[in-house]
Amino acid sequence: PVAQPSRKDIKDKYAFWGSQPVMQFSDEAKDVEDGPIDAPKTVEEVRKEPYTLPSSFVWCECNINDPHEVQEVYTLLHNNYVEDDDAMFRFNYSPEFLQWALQPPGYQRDWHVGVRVKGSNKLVAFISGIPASIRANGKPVPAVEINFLCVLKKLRSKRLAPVLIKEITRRVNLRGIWQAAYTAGVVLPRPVCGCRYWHRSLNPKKLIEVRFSSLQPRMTMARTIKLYRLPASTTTPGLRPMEAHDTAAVTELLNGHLAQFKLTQHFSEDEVAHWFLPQPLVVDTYVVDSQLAQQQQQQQQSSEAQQLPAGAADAAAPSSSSSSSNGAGSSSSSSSSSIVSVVSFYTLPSSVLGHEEHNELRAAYMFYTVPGPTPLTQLMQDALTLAAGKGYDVFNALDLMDNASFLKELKFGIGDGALQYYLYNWRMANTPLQPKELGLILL
Ligand code: NHW
Repeated sequence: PVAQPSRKDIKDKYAFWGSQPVMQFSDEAKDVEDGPIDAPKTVEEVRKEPYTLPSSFVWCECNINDPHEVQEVYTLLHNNYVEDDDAMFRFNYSPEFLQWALQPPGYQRDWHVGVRVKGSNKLVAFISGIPASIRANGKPVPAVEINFLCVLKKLRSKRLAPVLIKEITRRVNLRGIWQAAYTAGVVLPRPVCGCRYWHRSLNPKKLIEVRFSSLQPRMTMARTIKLYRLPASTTTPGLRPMEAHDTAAVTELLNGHLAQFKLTQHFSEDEVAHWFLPQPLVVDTYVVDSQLAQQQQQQQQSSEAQQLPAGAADAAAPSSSSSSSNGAGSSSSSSSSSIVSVVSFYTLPSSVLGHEEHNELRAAYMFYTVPGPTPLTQLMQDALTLAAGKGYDVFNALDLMDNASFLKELKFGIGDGALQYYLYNWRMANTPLQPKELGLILL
């Protein structure tokens, strides 16, 4: 069954969201047609002045490229951003991650909106938007993705969030964009899809120590460690980190794969280069290069052949010499069309709150993955192996796209939180979607 908000999760009245151009719970599901909810507006009609803040605060633009300002945003989020229900863990996006997440091609500095205290200049709230080409039921929807909405703990429940949301909406509208996509753990009017997080233990001992997970009944620590042990190396031939010259091929594979989902994103080559080229402790992308796979196979065959008695070698590897001319030596010029699969994950640690020994949970999150001819379960097993080798404690994945096909087999366990997906000013027919119909991943 799909994680949809239950009656108890739905408030009776949403003072703010009830007034916004979003699908409402009361909307009839039938007769819905895809399209904007608000009547079309022009940029000239958009309010020119920023919304009014309480008198002790001022708006600011955060320059994420500036080491001091990115540190300010980092610190606000580090101390005040999303926690689990039991307040044991809090997301700890790194400054490098924030620079990546907030500055894709076409980013706008005035969409990195902060609120500061007059006088002290302390940053006390933040919200951000980045441009994204969304596809909903096949229709291109130019949009922004809204993320990192945060209000200092001491300033909660004072209706600052609606002001931040209205202000970013105004700034986005001023650039002629009228739609947005966003996700949240909370239920608001009205999710287009409800997903669940699944977690794969990589370092079960630490996860149990920090009480992220618990020792299962009748399991010992030793047996648990053995249960989650991964192989020392990956199994897919030709798997290697993505490089800049793979960008065109990855773009084509990715957009081709994503086109099957009802709500997804379309990527330009520049966006693929930005979102996928590996950056240590930010994003990891691996491709399966069929040409490299072939070379590896040939090398293996010839090394096996060398171990055979003389004479037998020729019989064992009859074609190796003829095809190696375009093999081993030419890896640097490998043609982009030899890329057949892509797997990626991003790095988002959580602070462990109030623990004596551990202060950080190192988590990898599954990002976009295109299996191509590689079985998805095998590709993901390799991703787990790589993540374990790099020292992550846990690998997280949502149940969207085709992920349900590998989660149980690869020993992921379902988490307790849901992640709801939303669209602003866009009505979508046949929603809520099932997670397997969803092809959109926000950070
Ligand atoms: S979700 C992460 C959100 N951040 C956190 O959870 C961090 C910790 N919490 C906080 O900082 C990823 C505060 O609790 C926040 C609310 C700031 C969340 N989304 O100021 P008040 C994102 O960043 C509604 C949307 O008194 P507060 C996505 C709530 O239902 N609305 O609350 C962000 C109520 O409205 P209602 C949320 O606790 C997407 C109102 O806020 C929300 O001090 C933003 C109460 O405000 C949430 N996560 O501050 C929307 N949480 O109708 C973008 C609560 O019920 C829309 N609320 O009365 C698109 C805009 C662009 C359009 C462009 C065309």
